[in-house]
Amino acid sequence: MLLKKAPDLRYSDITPKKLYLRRREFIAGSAALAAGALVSGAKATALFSPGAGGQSTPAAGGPAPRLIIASRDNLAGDEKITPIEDTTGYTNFYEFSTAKRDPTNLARDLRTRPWAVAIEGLVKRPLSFEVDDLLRMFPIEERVYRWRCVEAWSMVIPWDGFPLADFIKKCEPAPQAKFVEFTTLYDPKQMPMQNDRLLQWPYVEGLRLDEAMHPLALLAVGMYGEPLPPQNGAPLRLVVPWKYGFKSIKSVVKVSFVDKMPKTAWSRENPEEYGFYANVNPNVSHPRWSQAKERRMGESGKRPTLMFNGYQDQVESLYAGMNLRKNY
Ligand SMILES: Nc1nc2c(c(=O)[nH]1)N[C@H]1C(S)=C(S)[C@@H](COP(=O)(O)O)O[C@H]1N2
Ligand SMILES: [Mo]
Repeated sequence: MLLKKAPDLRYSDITPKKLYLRRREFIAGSAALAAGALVSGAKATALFSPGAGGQSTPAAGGPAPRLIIASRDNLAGDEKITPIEDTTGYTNFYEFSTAKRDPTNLARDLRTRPWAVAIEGLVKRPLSFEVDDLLRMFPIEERVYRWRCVEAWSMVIPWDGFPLADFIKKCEPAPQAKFVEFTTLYDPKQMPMQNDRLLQWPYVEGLRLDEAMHPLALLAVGMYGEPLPPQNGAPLRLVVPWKYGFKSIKSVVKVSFVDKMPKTAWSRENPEEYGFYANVNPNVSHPRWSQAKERRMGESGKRPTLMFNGYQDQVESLYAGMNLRKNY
């Protein structure tokens, strides 16, 4: 397993006690919500029965999801968790605004319950389920990840989520499925910038299936032990820590298994600047700026950007033999 436990670093050591306690409320609250899940959700749960993924599925009101301690292996020794005010107050969510401090307020009333997620395409059986059922089906882990946007700022964020791989296994993709495509909610009434031609809405992202199955890829439902705030992609968003932030699509309503490389929002908009892979790479510049350095939120000056955002050992085999300059 790539995320080794570090007995010397506990979540409670790196998190203010208050947040740690709030995290426990979050888990309790999730279970309560799941207990009241909609009928449609209950149907999906039956299809997503325990056993398939080899992991036991906690029942509503049952044992709280286990807490996996974040490993120092994923962080250089001198890196600190970015204060929550920064990571929730400075976001990119173009459905609401292109100004990074605005989604905090503008997304505040996003309705995140009920929230159905559809599974489509090359799967054994298409289905839809409520996000609260996911909270019940998959034990939530806490993982501290380095987070790096293409605009060259970076953060260190403790995400709460479950491995995308576990989710995909339960979807039972067909052998022809080579890519996974994710789609954000399309609802111009709630997301005002979807009335604007800024992007071709809805926002779409994708991963090659083997990338999606990598144990570092997470479906996040929370951060800092609390449910995801709307501006960070509530109620469910992707977190792919070795790629630029734009790959980590927010507020997902559809997961589709396909045999061709998905046309993603940013590559469709500007293919010269934003490729499908978007692996963090200090050696390959963005056409308009270097990617060699980054400004860590809360620090003065810049630090060098690490290959694959510091996850090189874990992920480079996914790209063996590939020209990373061409496949940017
Ligand atoms: N649906 C959607 N997902 C999105 C975006 C967006 O505008 N819409 N912005 C992306 C970009 S550019 C980045 S850097 C990250 C930012 O995530 P954060 O705001 O939670 O740090 O979300 C990504 N996911
Ligand atoms: Mo970004």
